[in-house]
Amino acid sequence: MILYDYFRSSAAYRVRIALNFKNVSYQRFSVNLLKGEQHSEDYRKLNPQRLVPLLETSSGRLTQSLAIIEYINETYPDPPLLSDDPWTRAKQRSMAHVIACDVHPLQNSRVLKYLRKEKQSEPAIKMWIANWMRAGFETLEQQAIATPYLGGNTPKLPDILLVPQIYNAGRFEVSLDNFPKLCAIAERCKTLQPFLEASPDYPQGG
Ligand SMILES: N[C@@H](CCC(=O)N[C@@H](CS)C(=O)NCC(=O)O)C(=O)O
Repeated sequence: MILYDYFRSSAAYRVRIALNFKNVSYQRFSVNLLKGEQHSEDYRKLNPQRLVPLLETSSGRLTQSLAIIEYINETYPDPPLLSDDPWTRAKQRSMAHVIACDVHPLQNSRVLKYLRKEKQSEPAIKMWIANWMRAGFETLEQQAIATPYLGGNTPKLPDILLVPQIYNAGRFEVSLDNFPKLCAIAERCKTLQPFLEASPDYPQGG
């Protein structure tokens, strides 16, 4: 499989974690978002949405990180990234969607680029990012009832979403002081190989 990726893309970071959990070997093809390579003619042919990640599989090309992760989870069942129990599984997806649907899209690079084009100041943009990130983290901090991970006994889909988002908080200098449970969970995850090797800071991760 080939993962079209950018090392600092948090949506791609999620997919790398999932692939690592399943011990699936894959090649990374870097699409440099800073250089605008997502807009190149070649990449547009692969993904008309002009975003990473994109996973090239034997069945074809797949976009959208959550769809990709669920596909990986179903094709490589071990270890499971979602619970067997429908209710617990729905709760895990619900937590993942807080980040994937309600936080990340508001601070993705094309949104920030648009705000800059509309002459918003850097401090105003920073406040915008922090506001939506905090809103998501406040929700998840309350929902973090299972231990030791968001998903329960073992890391599951919401943990895979949490760690890259916490990484983004660091990049954008968003204070995590009010989210001790989330920080503890993320720290725990980061010691595990699938998270460690997927990190943008991991050697050859860039
Ligand atoms: N909902 C998409 C979001 C993908 C996304 O926003 N990717 C960002 C990087 S994290 C991107 O490619 N940005 C390029 C741009 O904004 O031009 C997913 O989960 O895959």
